[in-house]
Amino acid sequence: KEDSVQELKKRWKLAKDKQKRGNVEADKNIKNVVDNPMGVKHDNKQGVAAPTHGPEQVLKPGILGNFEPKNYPNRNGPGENGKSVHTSLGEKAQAEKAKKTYGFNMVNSDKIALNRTVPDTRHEECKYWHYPEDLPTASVILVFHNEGWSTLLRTVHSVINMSPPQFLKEVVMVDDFSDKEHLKDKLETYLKKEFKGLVKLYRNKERMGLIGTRTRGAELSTGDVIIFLDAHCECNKNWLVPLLARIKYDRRIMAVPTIDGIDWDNFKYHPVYGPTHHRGIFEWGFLYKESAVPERELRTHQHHSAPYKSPTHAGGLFAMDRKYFFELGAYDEGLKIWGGENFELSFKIWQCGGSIEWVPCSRVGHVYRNHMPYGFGKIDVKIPVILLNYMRVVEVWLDEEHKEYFYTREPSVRGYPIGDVSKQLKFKKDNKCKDFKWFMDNVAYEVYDRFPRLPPNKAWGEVKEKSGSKCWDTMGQQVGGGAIGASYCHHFGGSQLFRINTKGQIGVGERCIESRNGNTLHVSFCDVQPTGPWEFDELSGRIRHTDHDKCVESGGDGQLTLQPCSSNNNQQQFVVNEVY
Ligand code: UD2
Ligand code: MN
Repeated sequence: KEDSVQELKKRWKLAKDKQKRGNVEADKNIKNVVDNPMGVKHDNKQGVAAPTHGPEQVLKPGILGNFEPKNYPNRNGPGENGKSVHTSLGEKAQAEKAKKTYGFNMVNSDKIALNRTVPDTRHEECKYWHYPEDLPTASVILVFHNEGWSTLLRTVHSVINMSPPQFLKEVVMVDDFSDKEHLKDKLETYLKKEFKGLVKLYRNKERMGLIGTRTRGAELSTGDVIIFLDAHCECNKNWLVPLLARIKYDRRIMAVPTIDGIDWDNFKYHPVYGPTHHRGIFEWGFLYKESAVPERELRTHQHHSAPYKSPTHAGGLFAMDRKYFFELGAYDEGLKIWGGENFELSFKIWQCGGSIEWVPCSRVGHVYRNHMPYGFGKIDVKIPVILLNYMRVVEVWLDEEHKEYFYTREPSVRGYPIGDVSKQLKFKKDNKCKDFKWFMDNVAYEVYDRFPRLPPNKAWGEVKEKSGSKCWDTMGQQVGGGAIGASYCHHFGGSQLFRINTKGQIGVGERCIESRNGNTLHVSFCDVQPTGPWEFDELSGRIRHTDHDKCVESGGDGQLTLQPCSSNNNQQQFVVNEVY
């Protein structure tokens, strides 16, 4: 890829020399430099940038590839250039408290300027793209619930500093019923004083959750394009223009920036990936995953930094034509608070004629929380809200075969009432949206390589020794960790919900159970060939490891070990379904 940068540079130099000699005539070679991978339609036939844009113009402040923020002083304060900051011994207690309340170390965040600089993490090529100057305008929408002051305000400052003013119509902030003092009058006063009318603040009268609040934000927006960001982000160099350029080219593209990481503790800004591009996929329980972009997609691009197609997106950060968002029916109103909305929108876009592109030349940092600090409010649902959301998405957008994989992976929610989805189904029908198989075959084709079709469950539920009262539990162990065991039955599923499938795998969540040492049981990655060593005999209750020819036995203190198979009581494991 270095070569292609060198090549570009060489050609620009050629153009520059020609200009110096007074020869500004179009050069065929130069025309081909930017072979329109941004898909931008220009006046000249080839659909490429006019060759008269020499390197001077490209590298000067301006929107042609390299917008330079005005309000971006060179400073040496804490956290400048995305560096980390640290907590002193005396601040430890306060930092701990902040971490609990916000999932971030606000003590550290508060030390960093609200308009700190971050390192330019873009690929070198990004400086050489040409973008059209007549782009649509954007409303940046920030929904927030009980966010910390400096992380929230740094987001607003960075959006405004890093965006060419002619394209940033407004920042729309929607407060999702926060109860923190600093988000009341103080916030209003600050926004008015600092940003005049550019930032608009609206408040929900009740907790709507992030999904409903985003739709409300979109309704309140007036720009051509809506851009959602989480309320703890920092925009990088020229983040906005590459997104708008894709939507100008095709209004049915959802344009997604590359999301860099900002550490929740020390606030270091770091590029998320090396040279390999990744894109958004999922496993069958709909945990969001990212995976290297397959060759089949990569080979459709001539330039490494060109936007590429992605099956889905993380949820938080993306740009869309505002009207298109509503033509698609916005988010399903039945989705509650948090989770699954990224899949709903992704499937809907792809299956109904649009597409999702990740734009490597647009980068935005996001602070990943230490933990989710807020509750979901009062909701009358007996299964986890996130699963209910997934079910609505699954029931509307998946076909029978793929629905089954979801219910195999999450057997306890099968049949739970999901409310009315007739509006969504009607939309799908009226718009002649393609089926999920089409999506899998043409868009999300790598999912099967990572997460194969799931064989049916032979049994699932809590696993309990016949004579005992303890349930199998992963005990918080992860892949590569210590032994799992049995403990007090909590009936919440999760770490105690096991599945034994017809191919000999024992699954728990997205993981499997293995015993390579022939002694203890451990959490492991599932074999991509859906096969496993386990055999469950429902009559005797024995769970046998066929490679070691041993059975699982419960010990006194909740240990689970493999022992020679016998008719011992503590080798009789019963699988109990816990239906909500
Ligand atoms: C990820 C997404 C997030 C969303 C979520 C699934 C990224 C970087 N983040 O979780 O945007 O798609 O997955 O739904 O892709 N908020 C409210 N009301 C609430 C809860 C949250 O307004 O009831 C706000 C919150 O202040 C924040 C945004 O919604 O600005 C996202 O919430 P988060 O940061 O807790 O979600 P995250 O990043 O864990
Ligand atoms: Mn977030």
